[in-house]
Amino acid sequence: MRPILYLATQNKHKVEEISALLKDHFTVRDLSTLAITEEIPETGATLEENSLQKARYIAEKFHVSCLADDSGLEVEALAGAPGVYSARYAGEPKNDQANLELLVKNLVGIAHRRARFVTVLTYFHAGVYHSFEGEIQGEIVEAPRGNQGFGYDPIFQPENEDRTFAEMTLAEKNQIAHRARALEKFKKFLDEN
Ligand code: ITT
Repeated sequence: MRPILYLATQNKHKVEEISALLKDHFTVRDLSTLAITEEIPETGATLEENSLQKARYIAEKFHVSCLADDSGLEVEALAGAPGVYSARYAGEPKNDQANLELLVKNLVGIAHRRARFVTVLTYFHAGVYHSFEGEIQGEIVEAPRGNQGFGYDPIFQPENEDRTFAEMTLAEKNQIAHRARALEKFKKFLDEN
């Protein structure tokens, strides 16, 4: 029987992407089976800190093994913004559409559009944690395209592709994306340990 792994995320799209890639290793559970109504605290200054904070919170509160994901989009022309603040780029409350629109607006007239997505996963198990990072380079397109995926997917076109993430199926995105790359490292770690 596969061990149970809880995903310390309140984002159902992350649950979908991660579950698809971990199904051979774990019985993956989202937070719906745990008694949690509050937002998981996320007050760190880096993706690493936030990822660990989320994993630790769920692992210690419910005594379970869990995996957390903190991700960000770093745009070179904006000195790495929105970065660790990607979820709240347009302010509170979190709003994916408003974030995306603000980013498009802030890049109007800017020719240099290189950006990268980064994910830091933290696996918290038996009081010990391990972190894994994945990234993908690409560019921010001028106008959103596609309606799959979530968040900034409609404006992020990975390098060597002519489609945005939102124009790809989940399986296609999961072959190349930041989160999938971090998950590859996690799976390698599991296989070696
Ligand atoms: P949890 O903290 O509950 O995991 P969240 O959506 O708040 O969920 P983050 O704190 O990692 O996630 O915030 C990352 C932001 O970047 C958020 O606005 C996401 O919509 C966006 N994002 C993360 N991964 C993405 C991806 O693969 N494609 C597009 N946007 C993504």
